[in-house]
Amino acid sequence: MENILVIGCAGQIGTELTMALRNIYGNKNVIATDLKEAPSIITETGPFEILDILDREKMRDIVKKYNIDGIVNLAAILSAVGEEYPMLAWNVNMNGLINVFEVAKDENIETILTPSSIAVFGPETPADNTPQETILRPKTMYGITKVAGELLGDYYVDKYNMDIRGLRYPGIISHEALPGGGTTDYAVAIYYDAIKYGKYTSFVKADTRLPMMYMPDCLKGTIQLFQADKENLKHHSDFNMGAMSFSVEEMANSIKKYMPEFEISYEPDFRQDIADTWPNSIDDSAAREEWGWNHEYDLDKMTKDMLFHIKKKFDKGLIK
Ligand code: NAD
Ligand code: AKB
Repeated sequence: MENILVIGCAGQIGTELTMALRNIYGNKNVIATDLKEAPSIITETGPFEILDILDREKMRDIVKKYNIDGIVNLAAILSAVGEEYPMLAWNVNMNGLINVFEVAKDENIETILTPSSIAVFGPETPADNTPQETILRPKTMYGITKVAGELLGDYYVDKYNMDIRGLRYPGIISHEALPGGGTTDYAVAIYYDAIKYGKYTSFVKADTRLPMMYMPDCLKGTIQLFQADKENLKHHSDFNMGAMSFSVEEMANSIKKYMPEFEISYEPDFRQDIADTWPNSIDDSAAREEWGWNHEYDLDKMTKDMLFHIKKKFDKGLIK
């Protein structure tokens, strides 16, 4: 692949993945796009275009203009916002995805990567060490679109012999761009509030345990799958991808190791009901076998790094 189109570059993952891809493929060869303006680090280092994923013809024009041969699609409406605006979630996550697949088919795109999520699972799914092949009966509109998106991806692989790859990300924790309205956002907010106020009120209960991953592992794994040898892949759109699994209380205890004065309280809201339908931990042996996935960060290592970087942002006045 030489020229890569990133759709949804201005979100939590896109902000960092776009720059990671530019480091590998060259600044001018990674074309960043989003519905909204992107951070200056993206617009000042390489091509950026405003693109609504629902505008199929503009997407096609951009693909032709930049001679695109790889697409990373990160545009989506996440779980919590998706419950507020279910039709928007369906439209962006499904009709947007169809546009990506149709343009990619017509323009002979070599590889497409589009993430899925642990939101594909539901209350009937085994919650511990959730298998790769298992019950997919989600209760959120976001989860429904992610299951349908996986099936659609595999359909295009079978019917048109396309190369479509997807990962079921767990909650992603990072300090660069804020998360975009998901249920796992508490796992980022806890660090910001620890630095800013010395305390945090969690919108899920103390014993809520979900699979999570630190951004450096997310970037490494995403690029690993994007570049993996096609012949080694038995799965396509739906790789389970795990790293860590911990409760909110365990996160708080990890923060207390570095900030003994940190305090936590709990006021669960509607996102508790979503979290309760998702797994505790993930069996990602297919990803480990088929493309060599392995993670590096555990909870304490991530906590130390998150607190360091967020404190630096506050000290420099980058955030208030
Ligand atoms: P995000 O909400 O932070 O970013 C999504 C981006 O998509 C935003 O910049 C937004 O402006 C853009 N967007 C929204 N509607 C659009 C449209 N109509 N056209 C073009 N762009 C549009 O999300 P993220 O966390 O960066 O997630 C990226 C992908 O990873 C998504 O598919 C998401 O479902 C998946 N994922 C994320 C997590 C996580 O914890 N961050 C976990 C599991 C899966
Ligand atoms: C969300 O909480 O919606 C996302 C996800 C796990 O897909 N972070």
